[in-house]
Amino acid sequence: MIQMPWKEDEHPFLIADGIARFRDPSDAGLPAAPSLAVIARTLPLSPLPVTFRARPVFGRTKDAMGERRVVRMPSGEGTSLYGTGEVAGSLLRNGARTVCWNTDSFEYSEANQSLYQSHPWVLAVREDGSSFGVLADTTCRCEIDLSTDIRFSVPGDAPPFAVYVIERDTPQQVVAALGDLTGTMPMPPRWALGYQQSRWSYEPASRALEVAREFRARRVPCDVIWLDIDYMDGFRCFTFDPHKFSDPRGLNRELHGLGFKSVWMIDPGIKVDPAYNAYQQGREGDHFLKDHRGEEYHGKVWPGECAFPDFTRETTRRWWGELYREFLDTGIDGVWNDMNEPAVFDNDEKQMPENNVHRADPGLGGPGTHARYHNVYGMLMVRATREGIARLRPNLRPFVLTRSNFIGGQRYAATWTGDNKSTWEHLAWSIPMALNLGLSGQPFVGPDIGGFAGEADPVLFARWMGIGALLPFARGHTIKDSKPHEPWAFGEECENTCRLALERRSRLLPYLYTLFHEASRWGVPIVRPVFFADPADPKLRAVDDCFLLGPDVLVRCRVNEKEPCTSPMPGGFWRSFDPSPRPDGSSDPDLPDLFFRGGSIVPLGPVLQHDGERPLDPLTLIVTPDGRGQARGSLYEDAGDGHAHEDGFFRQTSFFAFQEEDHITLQPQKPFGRLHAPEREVEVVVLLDRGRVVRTKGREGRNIVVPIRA
Ligand code: NBV
Repeated sequence: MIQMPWKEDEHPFLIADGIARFRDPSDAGLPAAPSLAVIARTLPLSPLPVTFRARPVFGRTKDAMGERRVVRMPSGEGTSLYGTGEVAGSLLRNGARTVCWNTDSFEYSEANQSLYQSHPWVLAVREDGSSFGVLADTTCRCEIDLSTDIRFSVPGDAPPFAVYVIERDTPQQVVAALGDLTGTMPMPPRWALGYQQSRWSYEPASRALEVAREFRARRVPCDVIWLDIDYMDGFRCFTFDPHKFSDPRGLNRELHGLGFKSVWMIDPGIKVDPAYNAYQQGREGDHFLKDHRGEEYHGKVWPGECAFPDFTRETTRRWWGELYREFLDTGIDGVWNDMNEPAVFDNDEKQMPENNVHRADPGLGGPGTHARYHNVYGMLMVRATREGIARLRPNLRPFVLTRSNFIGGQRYAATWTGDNKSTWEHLAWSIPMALNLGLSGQPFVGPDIGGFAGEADPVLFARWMGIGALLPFARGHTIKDSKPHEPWAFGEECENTCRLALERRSRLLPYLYTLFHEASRWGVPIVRPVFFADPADPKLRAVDDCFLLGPDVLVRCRVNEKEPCTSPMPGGFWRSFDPSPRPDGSSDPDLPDLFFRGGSIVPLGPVLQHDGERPLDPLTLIVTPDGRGQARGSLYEDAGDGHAHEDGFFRQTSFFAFQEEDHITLQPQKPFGRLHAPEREVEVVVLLDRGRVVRTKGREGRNIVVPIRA
């Protein structure tokens, strides 16, 4: 039985042990709006009782912003606060104020309290390392104030909402429980884990091809070329400029021939042009948002006056999904949805009127103002995009990137951290931004490598590539008219660093793919704050310039031009190893230092220029024995695309290594899954004390004995 320190009649509703839903007692008679974040109304109960140490207190207040609904959750002395979604600045959020209101925040800084996405969610880690999380289940403009305790507030006329509290032993478990509640990222196609090259814009088509060829000629690994808005005919979505992109099918064919995939941009604003098919269809089908008078709402974006699909309606989402049919027929592999906060250019805030009207389906809460649905516009757009692509290509995994999103939106799209700047400060923020998004349920995230606005220099670019290549979404991108930002654009030294950075990513892909699988299955982030290694260690709570890639690889970065990284290391032991050294065997000083956890086995692959260059042979296993001479690890593999893995066509291999006297034996366990084991060479690399590294080769599936006598 659950033990609760408050009276049973106060309406906490138990979703699962350690997860409860609370309602404002004064709203008891009112129906809560359906949730757009939470997909699990109940979860399996475990037999373990959980004690909730605190409960949210609901109330109302009047302040400078007028009358407000407020929920306060005591956080307790010494508690560290994280999450709150996409926020610039430090990892630790104590004292911060964030306003969940999706905003086009070009060149943002720490002063911007609203960026492109909304996650009304706080992860709290108590002094003793135990943890809880609080989710305010509202789509309305919501302030998260962490100056004392945890305080959520919304306008007084916003509909009543529920608050979910998760109480677990560790922050890892709290984030996994958030995944249970709000859903997890579906497995992306494997190519989307590769490095991706973008700019606003590669134009005409021949320029995109030139860049692709350059990657191959210079042997810099890359999987994807991105096409920004200038491929369109007058910024009309789903069209191609008749001169610059007269043959998109041919372009995609050539890119595919070189081993590249292509991702093309689609915005929500549909040009008001009676001669334009998407506009005609949208108008005839009555798919566009209305203004407060019930007229089709128009706002200015790139193409001029635009109408905006009302994605709160299933029929509109279906129509939108169908628009991708001919578009995808040209061989496009993935879709990038931009400007979907939604941004309009009619005012400084780049917002449409809050009294615009959404004719939302009853399942989403029924008709309501834009004030209520603004924060989920981007999420519902990528839902429509993803579901449309999935219907059109049932045998492939969709890849969608979104700028705007809402908590739970990891179910539909990957994301990037918007229009950052080519500065050291923004490079430093790339790490905590990716970490806090991961702690808020979105694992598939990365920054524009090199910075979007402004121009990088060789050192900044090299460092950014070194770090960005180890974040889940790795894409270089830059603003219109900036100087070239490809890996070779900053001279030979920088190019060499970039090549090594991307070779590193390529080598780490088997491990990274295993982590993506864990994230999609269990909701745990791919990149994790260093305090995950020891949540009770107070020294690790504010480490901003290091991160964990999964549980086993620690990445220490230099985010200042000159100074070294001085952040504390987590306990246990960690052995330094570089899987992509320079030809003379030394490590590139502009790349982060990698450390492997004592007790782990990390699977690596060979350097591939792109995902199509398989098979993955040899497989390298980096074995770091713990104090008892033991190590464990696992590797997840599947076809890399399609859905056969859901029917058991995957292979999950566990490895165990143990030391006996002067040798270490690597013992593969019987793999799970229906995918056949390949006949592959295995290289075992054992990391020993005093920097000693011992290597031996063997065959997969057999015991491999590594002599380790000094
Ligand atoms: O489509 C152009 C850009 C795009 O390159 C960028 O990544 C987006 O965040 N887009 C914003 C619109 C214009 C921004 C100034």
